[in-house]
Amino acid sequence: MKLYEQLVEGVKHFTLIDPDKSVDYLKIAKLALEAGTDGILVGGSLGISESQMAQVVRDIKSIAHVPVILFPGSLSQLTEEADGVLFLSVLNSLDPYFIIGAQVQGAVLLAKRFPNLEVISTAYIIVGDGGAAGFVAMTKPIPYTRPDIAAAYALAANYIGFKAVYLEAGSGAPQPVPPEMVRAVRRAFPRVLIVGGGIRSGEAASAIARERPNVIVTGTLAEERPEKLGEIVRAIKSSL
Ligand code: 1GP
Repeated sequence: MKLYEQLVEGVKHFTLIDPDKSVDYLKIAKLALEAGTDGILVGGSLGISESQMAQVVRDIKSIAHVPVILFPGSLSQLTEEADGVLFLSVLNSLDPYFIIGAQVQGAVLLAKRFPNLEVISTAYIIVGDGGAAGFVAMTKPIPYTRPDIAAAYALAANYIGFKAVYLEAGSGAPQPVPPEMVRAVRRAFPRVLIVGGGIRSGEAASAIARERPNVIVTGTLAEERPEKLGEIVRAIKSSL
């Protein structure tokens, strides 16, 4: 089955591994797999080279029975070792480079060097200050209190034809995206919806899961409190 078709089914839990932050990425991947995670995203906002990315993905693939997907913060984070790539456009960036500039360069790289990588066009919508992603991608933050604005972006993503929306509060965000905002975006966008940033408890994960996104991502938790990952995975599964 193609990766995209797997993402459309149910509500899954994905673990984000940032090779720049996690020296122990294989240990984190193992713990996440034991906890029942459904997929692994690899990427980060800063400091990852192409060779490092290829090595990290190869290592994780050697132990993972779930999809391993690139979540690139820059052009140097592409490799054909993965099962696919979230081809991100930061819709609420103020800098055209992050909306279409990097994508034009990335598209040529993908076509010439990595033609077998499954590409999933993804509208990246950043809420609040968005942590490092929000800062690096020069975003105009969507306030937590304005689900209607997030939904308007998602509606635009739908009409433009993106295959996925990633609603992002930013890695390590003090608060996750509010469930009301996930609900509004879910109504506006009929394809794959990914939600992440600041999710640290089973309660927060199940409140979001009840709004039926397709993927819920945790990253910081896997690095700082991997023993809690099982709780998150169970909370998602039991709220379905
Ligand atoms: C960041 O959405 C992901 O891109 C995960 O965020 O690290 O806060 O879990 P956390």
